[in-house]
Amino acid sequence: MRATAIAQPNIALIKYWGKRDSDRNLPAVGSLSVTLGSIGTRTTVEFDAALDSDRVHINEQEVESVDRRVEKCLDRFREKAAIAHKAVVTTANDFPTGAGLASSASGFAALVVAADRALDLNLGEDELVDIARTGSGSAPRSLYGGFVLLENDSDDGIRCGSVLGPETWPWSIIIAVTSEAPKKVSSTDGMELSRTTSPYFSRWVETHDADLRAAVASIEDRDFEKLGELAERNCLKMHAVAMTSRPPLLYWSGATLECAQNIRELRKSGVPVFFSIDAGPQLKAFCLPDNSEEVRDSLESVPGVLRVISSELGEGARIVE
Ligand code: 2P0
Repeated sequence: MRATAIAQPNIALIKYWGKRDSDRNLPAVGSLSVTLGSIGTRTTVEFDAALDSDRVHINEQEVESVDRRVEKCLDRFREKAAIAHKAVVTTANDFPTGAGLASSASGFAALVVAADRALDLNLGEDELVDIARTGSGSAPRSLYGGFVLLENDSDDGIRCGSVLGPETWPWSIIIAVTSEAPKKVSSTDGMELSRTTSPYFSRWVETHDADLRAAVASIEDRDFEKLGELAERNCLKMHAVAMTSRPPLLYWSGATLECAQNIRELRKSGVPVFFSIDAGPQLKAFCLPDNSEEVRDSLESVPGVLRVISSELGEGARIVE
């Protein structure tokens, strides 16, 4: 009753920010992401009848109180398998945890894939998507590789799947790490604050679908420039909503903004590149493989950048043991 899975973080080009139902963790808007290839989460799940509670170890440390969302996901699997066994979850990230690098996405994606195999359930993709989503709204996207679309469906749920595999249109993603510290306001809390207090939240939701459709069309057309324009603007729209929440959410550091200006200058000089920023101070730059060294060198030279992580596009979550 034990299995190990690897899942990789994803970065949204068109962002998820806000929930339409926070109890059920249903997103207010769809999203479009790329799955990374070079950094990941490795998670082992072992169900054991001798345990009296679920236990979680993150990066070699046992957590004092198990996250309710992890228990909820495990409960869904116990229900399906009709067992009461508690589980030990052992998970490790090879990148900063909780610092705007989508550790909850890869964490929950690896958890559901491992739990499914540990209990030999072989659940369908739709069920795995649904269970992953109850853990973290961005987690279903890490179940898939390449370019991934997550949408609300007409059945009051979500659907998720790959739009284009990682090999079809190779990209490079360069992450400028400006802080290794966990963020002060979680995405979950930030989204709820924005939904209830930002005067721009309703416009964000109203205008979102047009961004999503246009971005999917640009992927189909392999139009890097158009997609970059849409993604960068959508990211800044998300941060405008966050910044106009009460109290304001400012996820950027000074170095984040320096990196953004650096990428804009680079683009002005003729390099096809764009950026995105999530609920943390790291900046993510996207370019085609031919330009990755130049983009990397440029971000490395920005004061305040601690280190740079380069990645290609990656695969969806998978069993390794
Ligand atoms: C995204 N983020 O689309 C956006 C951009 C953060 C900024 O998806 O509350 O940690 O667990 O469903 O999955 C972060 O969302 O939030 C996220 P919950 P989650 O990548």
